[in-house]
Amino acid sequence: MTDSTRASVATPAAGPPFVRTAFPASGPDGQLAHVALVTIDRQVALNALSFDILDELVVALEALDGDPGCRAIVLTGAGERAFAAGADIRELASQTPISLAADNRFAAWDRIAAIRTPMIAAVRGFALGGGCELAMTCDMIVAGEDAQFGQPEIRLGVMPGAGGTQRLTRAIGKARAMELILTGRTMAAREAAASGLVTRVVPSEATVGAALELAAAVAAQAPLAAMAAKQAILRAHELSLSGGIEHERQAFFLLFASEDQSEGMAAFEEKRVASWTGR
Ligand code: CO8
Repeated sequence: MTDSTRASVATPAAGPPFVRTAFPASGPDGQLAHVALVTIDRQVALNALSFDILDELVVALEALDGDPGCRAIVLTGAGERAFAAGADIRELASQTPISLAADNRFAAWDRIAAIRTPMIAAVRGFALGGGCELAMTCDMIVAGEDAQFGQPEIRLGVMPGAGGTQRLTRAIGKARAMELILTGRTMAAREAAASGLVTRVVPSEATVGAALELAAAVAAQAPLAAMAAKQAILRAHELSLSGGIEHERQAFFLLFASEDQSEGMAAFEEKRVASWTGR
């Protein structure tokens, strides 16, 4: 399906796939065995996220999450202009409180947040509204120099609804989140990095490659340990310090039941590279 055929679809229903998965993903030196690249491709609408596209994304991510061969996921938007310019405003415009509650389409966001495999957003261009929220639902953000982050919902007469007030505040602090959300201002990649939202900023055309490289570095680690560490870090935003430390300690203890713990420590002793099984 080409972009020109997609252009006739204002709000995609059942129809073409708008989410592509490449697994294993291709890096500069060939295939990255344990890394997947997931691409949202609806460029005519700056990759705006309809509810159906979010459902497609959930299916793609959950399939990868259920595959023990997949150890890291890069999520990106097709083209140079946008990661995703938000929820599909045309689709949102006709919603009512009852349709939003009864249809339960926001449950997709909980399913994305429940993905255990480490996820890296590769952001070029606009990551606005639901697009910014989607990037923040990932574990790390690699931003091209052309990236623009923001929660402009206030300019539409509403407010963030998919985690923006919570995740942005946790990422950059109350003072900055208030300003961005209450004015709808966007911030460029460098400001986002200085604020703590973004893991690294790279030249725009290198964005996906840099995210894949970071994903490969994560995928080279013991998979159970990486998943457990991700969950423990996420708990830092949910639990008290003592509760989080208790969670961390239990996860640490549990990893001593894994083959990879024996392998990792034996490899250190034997001065060789560890070979992980994910068991
Ligand atoms: N929804 C639908 N279509 C969009 C969206 C969007 N969010 N963003 C851009 N488009 C469309 C435009 O309508 C336009 O289509 P057409 O050619 O048919 O008119 C096409 O993409 C290109 O966009 P522009 O011509 O506007 O491009 P510009 O370079 O002039 O402007 C901007 C780029 C500044 C990004 C501009 O498009 C814009 O402001 N977009 C809207 C940004 C926004 O407000 N995002 C927040 C949306 S609300 C939200 O995300 C709430 C999340 C709640 C939970 C999520 C549930 C799924």
